Parts: sequence; structure tokens; C-alpha cells
Amino acid sequence: MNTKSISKLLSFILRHSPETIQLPLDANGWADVNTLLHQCQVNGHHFTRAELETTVAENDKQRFAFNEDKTRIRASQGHSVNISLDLPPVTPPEFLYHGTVPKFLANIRKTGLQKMSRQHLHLSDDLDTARNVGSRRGIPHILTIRSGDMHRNGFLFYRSDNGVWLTDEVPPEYIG
Ligand code: HQG
Repeated sequence: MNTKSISKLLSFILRHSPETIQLPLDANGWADVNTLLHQCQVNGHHFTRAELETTVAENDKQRFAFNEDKTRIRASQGHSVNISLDLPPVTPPEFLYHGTVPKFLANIRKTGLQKMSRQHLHLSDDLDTARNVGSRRGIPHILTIRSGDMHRNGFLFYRSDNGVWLTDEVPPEYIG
């Protein structure tokens, strides 16, 4: 398997569907690396520990992280499975951005931005990233979020290990 297909497989398993290879995740989303390699192997996904390490190190968005002694691995964000990343709340910049597509706008203006199937709503602190996120679904439309005002009004924000801003929702009145 090349690093791209390993990365796609890891995203699927560690964020959404660990049960497809009978892989236990702990409460914070960590999997044991040896168990991951073994369960991948027995389910027909063949790659080595060295290839796993290269995939993690070279991943364009740094989607995965090892713990300090590299015995455990998790996805840094994007989960739909019910785990807690256990990140501390942090003060966001005054504005954050969310890339979406025009067909969702009417609903977003009505109900705000929601986390949909994931554990958090994903925001970015730069326009390029937001544009890339939106482009996955069509012609991107960038929404500016008044995150500073949200924070002052008690909404919590987190920053994943790979720099993605996370929150639970953005009510319509904070969307510029
Ligand atoms: C939209 C990728 C209607 C929202 C990316 C988005 C990101 C609503 C879609 C990460 C809505 C959910 C996450 C509402 C939100 N009504 N539509 N009220 N609220 N939406 O994939 O942010 O490459 O769950 O705009 O780069 O697109 O996989 O979220 O279009 O960082 O690592 O509902 O996934 O990262 O889609 O993407 P998603 P997202 P990776």
C-alpha cells in the first residue's frame, strides 16, 4: 500500500469505523499501534510499521499523531465515533473561517453551522484552508465566523494537534 491509501484507510478506521477491523479505541481515540498493524494485516491491509511511520510523518495535514513513545496512534480530528480528544479550551482569534458550498447556505443561515456527523464543527484560521475544505464539495463559499464574540459569550473552542479549530456549533448571528 502507498502512503495515500494507508492514510485513507487510517482516516476511515481511526475516525469513523474501528469496528471494521475489530480495533479497540480508548476513550480519547487512541489505538495500540501493534494491535492496529495486526488487525490491518488479518483484514487484508498489508503495510509495515515503517510505512505507517512514514505515512504519519509525511501526511499533508498531519492527520494522525503518535503518543510520546509511539505505542499508540490516533486521528487528531474529524471523528464521527464518540471519543473525547481531551483538548483544553483555548481563546480563538477574533475571526475564523468555514468553507462550505452554496447549496448548504440557506439552511446554515437558518440553523447555524452544525457539526453534522462529526464530533465537532471544523473551522480554520486561514482563508486558503477554508477554501480547500469547501472545494471538496463544489465551488467553495467562505463564511467568516465572529469567534471572538462567541468566546466572550461563553462558547468553547479547541485547537487540534494539527491546527484545526473545533467548536460545537456556530449560531447564525455569529456568521458574517
Ligand atoms: C455543512 C476534512 C447544512 C458544512 C476537511 C459541510 C475538514 C451544513 C458539511 C474536515 C450545516 C459537513 C471537516 C447546516 C454545516 N446545514 N449544511 N446547518 N452546518 N453544514 O465533512 O467542515 O481531509 O463533516 O459546511 O479538510 O466540510 O478529511 O465537514 O459542508 O478539516 O482530514 O455540512 O474534513 O479533513 O461536512 O470538513 P464535513 P467539513 P480531512
